[in-house]
Amino acid sequence: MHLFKTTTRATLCFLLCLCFLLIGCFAFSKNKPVESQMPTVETVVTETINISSLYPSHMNEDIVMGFSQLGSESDWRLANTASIVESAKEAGITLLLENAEQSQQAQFSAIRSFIEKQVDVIAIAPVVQTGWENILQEIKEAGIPVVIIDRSVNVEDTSLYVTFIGSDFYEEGIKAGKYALDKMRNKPGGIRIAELEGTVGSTPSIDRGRGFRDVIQERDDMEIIMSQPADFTIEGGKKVMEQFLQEAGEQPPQLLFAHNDDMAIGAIQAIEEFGLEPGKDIIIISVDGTRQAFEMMIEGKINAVIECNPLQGSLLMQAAREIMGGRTLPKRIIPPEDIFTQEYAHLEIDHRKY
Ligand code: GZL
Repeated sequence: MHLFKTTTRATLCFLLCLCFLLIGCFAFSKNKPVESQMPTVETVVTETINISSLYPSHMNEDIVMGFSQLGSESDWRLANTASIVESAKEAGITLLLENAEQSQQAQFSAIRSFIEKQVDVIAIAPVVQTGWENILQEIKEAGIPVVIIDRSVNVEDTSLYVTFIGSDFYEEGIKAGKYALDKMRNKPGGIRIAELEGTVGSTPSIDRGRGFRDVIQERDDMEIIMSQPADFTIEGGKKVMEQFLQEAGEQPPQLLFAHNDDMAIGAIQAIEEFGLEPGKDIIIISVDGTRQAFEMMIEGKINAVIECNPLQGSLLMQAAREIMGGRTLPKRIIPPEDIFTQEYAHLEIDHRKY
């Protein structure tokens, strides 16, 4: 009996220790921020197998994603939202979508509601690139992984987000500048350029402008004589272009660089009302690649469009699956992009998906 008692006591002790060990591991891994649980691919794979043996249901349950979309200002944005909604459906991911209508504060409120709901992953399309440190720190303390989509954020600590899925806007500006140099190469000196900027402080506006300027500086008689923000909208583009034409009088700009198609379309209305021919009197270069822009190229009113791909939904959902599967991702994911000119627009328009 004594021996039996001793053996039973030892077995009980062992089981008790095992339970504490298991609870300790569970508590430890549950509370640590996600990033610190994913040091490198090798150990993550080992840890993931260990983690799923601790609570296997977590690895298969539905993913809930909170997505803070910045607005609905342009056809590009509508296509971006549609792509993300559609891809979430196809991936079986529950999407909580909040539209901030250009307000960063509204994005912060939406993100705090996602934290309260304890979503599995948060995606953010940041309206401007500054002011994100605090809210990203709050998300990190809640142990929720973050994916930045479309535009980027300026933060010292890049561990505050897992990856940034978005275009290389600087490269888009470079392409626009190279097209401008080529298109005007036989035009005698003193090329006057107008620029319609996007949302002030947004990555696409800052970087497209920077890339464009870095290229056209090669020709010292090519000068941006007027540049104003027009918020990526048709109304904004028309209003600012009217102002430009009034100011320019007898010396209108010979080339317009619009940071997106919607502003270019608004500018075309203003140019025609002013009595000039868009695409001829004023060469027009735009960015995005929306259907309307292709129609304008076919009509000869826009000369070139630099593609900016809004169809990022499947990349975002794949990223969410990788994160929830305990795997790591590249810090930067850039969708493929092209440039389209008036001469070939009619061949491309039927392949466009937005
Ligand atoms: C670019 C995106 C920009 C588009 C505009 O990735 O953020 O915002 O170029 C949109 O059309 O409004």
